[in-house]
Amino acid sequence: MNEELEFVMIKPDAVRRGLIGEIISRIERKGLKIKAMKMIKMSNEMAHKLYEEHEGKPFFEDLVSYVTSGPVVVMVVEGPSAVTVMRKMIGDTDGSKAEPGTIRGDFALSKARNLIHATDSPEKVEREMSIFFKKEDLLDTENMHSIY
Ligand code: 3AN
Repeated sequence: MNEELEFVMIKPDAVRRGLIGEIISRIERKGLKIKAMKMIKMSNEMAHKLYEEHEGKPFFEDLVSYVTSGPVVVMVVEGPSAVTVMRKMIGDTDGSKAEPGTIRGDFALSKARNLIHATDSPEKVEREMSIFFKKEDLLDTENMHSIY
């Protein structure tokens, strides 16, 4: 079993639309463990760090102002192949192309306002989660192992 950590962020459009519960509920029902979670207003600096790979792209400034426009919920989840599992659950970047049954497929139509972020490769998880969490913020949820 390939137990992995994954960084997830519920973006301001999802918070505004009252979708925090829906999204967390899907993550929990899938069986991923929530290791850390908080609602914050992201700073400009945090947004630049999170999206540094997109710096210079035409949508970069819009992306930064969007993710800093209101509260977001950041979390670290854990489970077998958590990165692949979360990426499947969120669906295509473009909500209008995302498959029904995925979070974006069920609730988004936009490429820019697409409700949720999840780190797209295991190598990047440590870097992205360390923008928001310290190691000691990750809580032990050992007692949930029995669900696998
Ligand atoms: P994903 O969030 O599916 O990993 P990325 O990493 O390609 O997608 O893009 C990061 C974020 O940048 C997306 N979630 C979206 O908000 C925004 N974005 C990506 N491509 C575009 C685009 N062509 N126009 C506007 N915003 C975009």
